[in-house]
Amino acid sequence: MSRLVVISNRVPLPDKSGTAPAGGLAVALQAALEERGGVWMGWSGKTTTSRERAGFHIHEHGKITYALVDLSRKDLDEYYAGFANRVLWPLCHYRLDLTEYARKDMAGYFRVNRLFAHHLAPLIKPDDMIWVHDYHLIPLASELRQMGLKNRIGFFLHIPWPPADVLFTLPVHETIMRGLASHDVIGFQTSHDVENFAGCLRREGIGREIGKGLFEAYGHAFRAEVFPISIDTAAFAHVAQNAQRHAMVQRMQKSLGDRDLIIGVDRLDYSKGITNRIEAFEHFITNNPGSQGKVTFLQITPKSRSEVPEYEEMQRTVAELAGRVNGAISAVDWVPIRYVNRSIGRNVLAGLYRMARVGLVTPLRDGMNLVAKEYVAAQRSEDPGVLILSRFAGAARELDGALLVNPYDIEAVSNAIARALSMPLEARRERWNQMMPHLLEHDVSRWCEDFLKVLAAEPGGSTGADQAA
Ligand code: ADQ
Repeated sequence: MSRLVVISNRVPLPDKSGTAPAGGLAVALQAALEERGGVWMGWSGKTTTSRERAGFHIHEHGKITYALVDLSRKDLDEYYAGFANRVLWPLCHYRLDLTEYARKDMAGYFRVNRLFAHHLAPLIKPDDMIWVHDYHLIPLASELRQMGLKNRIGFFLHIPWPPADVLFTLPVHETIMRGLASHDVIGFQTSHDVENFAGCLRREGIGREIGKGLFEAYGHAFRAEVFPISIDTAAFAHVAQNAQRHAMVQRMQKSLGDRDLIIGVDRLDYSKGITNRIEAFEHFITNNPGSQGKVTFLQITPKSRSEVPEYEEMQRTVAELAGRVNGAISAVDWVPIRYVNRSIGRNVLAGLYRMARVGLVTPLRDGMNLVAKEYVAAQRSEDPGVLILSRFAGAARELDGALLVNPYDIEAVSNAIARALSMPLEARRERWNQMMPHLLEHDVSRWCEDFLKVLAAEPGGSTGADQAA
C-alpha cells in the first residue's frame, strides 16, 4: 500500500498525549495516515516576525510525519486573508460583490503555494499518493509537476465550484483551471459542482469530457467526481446519547423548561445566511403569537476570520439584528433568541442538537454543511427533531428527509418552522429514518476510502499534447 501525503492549510497536530483533535475530518484522515504511514503538511498557524522566510518544523507521531511551515505576515495577508478568503471564498459562494482582486494578493497566493511545494517535494517518495485539500492550495500540484513529480495527486474541494460566468470574472481563472487540471483526481461535494467545473472547461475550450467522469485539459487526463463529505456518524450519535450527563447540557435543559428549542450552529460567515435566518424566525414568531413564550431560538456562532473586514462587520450586523428582535419581542420571562458567540465542545453541541425540536440549517450557499448531518445523527430514534435545510447546501442532495427551503424566501422559512414545530411524531420518525441509515453507511471513513480508492486506481496521465501549452 502506498504512503499517503496530505496537504491542507491547517494541520490538526495531535496534543502531547498523541490524541488527534476532535472532528470527523481530522479523525478520518489521521486514521488513513496511520494505516498507510505518511506525511501531513500545512501551515503551522504561526507567523514569523523575522524578515527571513518560513521556518519548517517536523514532528513525528507514530507512522505520521507532520511537516509545518511558518509564514510571514505578508504571506498570510496575501495568500490566506487576501486571495483565499477575499477572492476564492466569496467567488465560490457566488458573492461577486465581495471579491477584491488585488494583484499583490494573487502573487502572494501563488508564491506561498510554490513555497509549500519546495518544502514538500524532498519529503515525497516515488510511489506516495498525494492528497491536497481545499481552495487555499489549488496551484500546489502544478508546482509539484513543474518540479518533475510524477506521483498520483488528488484534490478535494470542500466548498462549492461556481459556474463559468462567475469564475471568469477572476483575472487569473486560467491559471486556477490549469492548477486544478494538474491533478489526477478532483473531488467535489455535489454533481452541481462537477457540472459547473465541466462547464468552465468547455466554455473556453480548455478541455472536454472524454468518458464518464474523465476529462482532458492541457494535455492531461484526470477524473472529476462527486465525493460527498460526511461525519463520523456512529461516534457522533454515541456522543449525543451520553451528552445528557454533561452539566452544561443539564443547565440548558433546565433553563429551557418546557419550551421548544430551535438550534442554529455556524461559523460566523456571510455564506451561512444567519441574518436571513434571524429574520425568518422573527417573521415566524410575530406571525404566530401562540408560540411567543413557548419557543427559544439558540444560535451558536463562533467568530471566524476576524482579520477579513467583511467578517468584522458581520459580527456587528448579526449581534445588532438579534438584539433588535429580542428588544421588540421579549417578555420579562422569555427571550426569543439566544445568540452565543463562541465555540462549544463537541459533547455539549451534540447534547444541544439532541434537545432541539428543530435544526435550522439555512446557508445561502454551502459546499456540504456538516452541521446538518450532525443534527440528524444526534437525534433520538424514538422522538427525533426536524431538520430544516437550505436547498443550496450540498447536504440537501442527500438528506431527503429534511424540509428543504429557499433561505432567501423569509416567509417560506418561517412557514417551514411552523410546520416543523407542529409535525406529528410519525412523520418526524419517517423523515429521520429516511436519513439516518444513509448517514451511517456514508460516513467520513467511507468518504476517505472512496476517494483514495479512485486516486489509487485511475491511470490518468499525459494525453500526448503539450502540458506546458
Ligand atoms: P465549514 O464552512 O466550517 O466547512 P460545516 O460543514 O458546517 O462548515 O462544518 C462546521 C463544523 O464546525 C461542524 O463540525 C460544526 O459542528 C463545527 N462548529 C460550528 N460552530 C461551532 C461552535 N459554535 N462550536 C463548536 N463547533 C462548531 C467547510 C465548508 C462546508 C463543508 C466542510 C467540510 O464550507 O460546506 O461541509 O468544509 O468539507
